[in-house]
Amino acid sequence: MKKIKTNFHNLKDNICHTIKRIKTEHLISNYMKNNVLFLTFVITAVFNSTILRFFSMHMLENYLSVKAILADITVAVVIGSFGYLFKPKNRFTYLIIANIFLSAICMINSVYYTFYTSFASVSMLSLTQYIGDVGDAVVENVLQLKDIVYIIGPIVLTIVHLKLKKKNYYKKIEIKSDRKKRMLSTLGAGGILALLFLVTMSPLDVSRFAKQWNKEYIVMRFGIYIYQANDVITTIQPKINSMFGYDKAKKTFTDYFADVKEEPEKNQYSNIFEGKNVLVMHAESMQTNGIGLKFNDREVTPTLNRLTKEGLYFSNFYSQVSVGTSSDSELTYNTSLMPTKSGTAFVSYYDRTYISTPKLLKEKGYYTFSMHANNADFWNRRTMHKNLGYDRFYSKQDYNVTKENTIGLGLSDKEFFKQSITKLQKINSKNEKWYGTLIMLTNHTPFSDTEKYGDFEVNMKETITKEDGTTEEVIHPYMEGTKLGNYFKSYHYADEALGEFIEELDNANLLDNTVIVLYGDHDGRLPKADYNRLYNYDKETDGILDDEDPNYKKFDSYQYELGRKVPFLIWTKDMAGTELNKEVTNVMGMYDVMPTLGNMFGFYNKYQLGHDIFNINDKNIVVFPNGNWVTNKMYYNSQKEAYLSLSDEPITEEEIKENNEYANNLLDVSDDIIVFDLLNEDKEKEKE
Ligand code: GP9
Ligand code: MN
Repeated sequence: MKKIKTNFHNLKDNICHTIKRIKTEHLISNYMKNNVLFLTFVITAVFNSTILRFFSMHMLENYLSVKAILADITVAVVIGSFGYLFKPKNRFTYLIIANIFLSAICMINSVYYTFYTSFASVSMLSLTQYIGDVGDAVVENVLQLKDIVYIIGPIVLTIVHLKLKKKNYYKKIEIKSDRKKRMLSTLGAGGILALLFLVTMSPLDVSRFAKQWNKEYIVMRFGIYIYQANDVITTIQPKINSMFGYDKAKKTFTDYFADVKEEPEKNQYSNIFEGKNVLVMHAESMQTNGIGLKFNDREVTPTLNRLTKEGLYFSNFYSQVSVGTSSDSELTYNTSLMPTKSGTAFVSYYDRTYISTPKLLKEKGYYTFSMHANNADFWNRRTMHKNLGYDRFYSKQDYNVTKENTIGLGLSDKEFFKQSITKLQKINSKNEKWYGTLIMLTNHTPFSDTEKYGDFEVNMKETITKEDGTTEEVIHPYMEGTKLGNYFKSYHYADEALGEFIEELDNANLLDNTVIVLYGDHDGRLPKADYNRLYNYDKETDGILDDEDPNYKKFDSYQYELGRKVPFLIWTKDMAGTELNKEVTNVMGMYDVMPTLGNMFGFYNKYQLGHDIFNINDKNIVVFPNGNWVTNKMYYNSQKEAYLSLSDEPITEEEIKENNEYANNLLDVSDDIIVFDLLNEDKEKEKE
């Protein structure tokens, strides 16, 4: 006890002593005097990065983001610390080179942002068409003051250096040869700053940083320097991945497709839609469980309810996304390949060869396009849509986006559809047949813009008859205030937008020769506890029913995972009541869409991993990127090595083993195709 007390006293004395020293010996001002050049370097680097955020992201919380400033200081301190390894007279040369380099990063990004409302990526350097675009951008933009302001950094540093030189400063501070020590202590300070920065990071920051798709977000939280460094690493990584293991990959690939026929198997749906226009609706976060659901007798999704009743509806359909969410679903939908095991195909493997639906339809004379009123660089779509074979990508810059018509992430779906109609009319008048994908946006997590979704209550209203015969309406909160409740409000909005859009398409005579294909891109990533409330609400207690209660419905992790189903439907104006108007309940995955549509529209990709659902029927298996899989009979969780039976049929160990092998093999082949660019015939010929 005595020892602790003495230690405490010692510590107190030490702190007091240090504070006294700082006061009496003017430690801070001395430090500043002895490190003028280094400090100028740090300040100018941070200033430039802040100015870049100021000119590009406007909002105060973006450009004065504490996290970004802390990150920039850390980077500048770490880079600047190596300057101490040089003799004082050479230190300036090192720091000015570093400063010019950092200023150049800011300048390039400033120019790039003006044109693409996004930040630059070194990966673009390998795309020749991009160099052209950016080259033009630089030339046209060169006179803008906001792009050249960054030379302030090197100018200020040079002025400070010249002044110091004049005062003979470098000779004065060359007191001791403690260069290594000074470098290490400064680097140490950089390390402490880095730790401080890491502590402030949220899980969302970490995940967005890893995915690198929302570049604005990363620059806002990590600053431009860390963004660019991360960008270099994500660009190089896939190149390294593809350097080793080519021969093995090629063999797996050849074996896998050895027995696949050159021609597709025919069935009653072959070529039924040949030559028709196609409008693909990428329905953001729409899940199957909203369909048919009602609150106080009001349907959440009246439009989808109608389309599923009138069209060809696949009610047991799964999206197969990994960390690439929206972009993964686009990839799998268009190519029948699975998302990559590391990184995302759209961001890391944008330069591989893909056999895709738009490409195959182009060969049949279609004009192909995509529309998404968001930043074109989100998920690297600007590049990937071109690579997937879309002739034209209409993005944010083609739409009139204002504060008033924005909901959540960007332009509201209603406005997006309204503005798309005129574009569609033009396309329709100029092209004999067309294939277009419209990517919706409003129904996106966190579903918090509730006041803009319109009036849709998710409470529970009850009319109670009192003893005296009069009635009273009682309102139970039910799903109000929950994330799932807000999701249904948002879903209702998106569904309404879809309904209005279909009406407008009809008014514009755009439905007469058009097939509408709709898929939910992935689930809404909603809390399991909210589903428990949805299915097991106890209005008496405003809580959850007891699990002993006869009305209690079990909702465990299996139900949650299987509940992530999304709708897939094919609809035409005149389909209701025909043979095509039916519900398909066999399990189906996003990778089965290309083969199924291919048969209907008359195109075929030999290297598709899914199946035409009308050939494989009840024998289908849907493999998920994490190795889980589902059939009509069972859902298998490969992490837990456990399954849930989905039918009365017996399950054998043998079939689990076979399906596991099938799933792993399929995931390997898919990854090999993308990483080693195995569908690139030119490259393959070179290798032979
Ligand atoms: C981004 C939008 C949403 O433009 O498509 O992407 P997500 O977060 O769903 O992957
Ligand atoms: Mn999405």
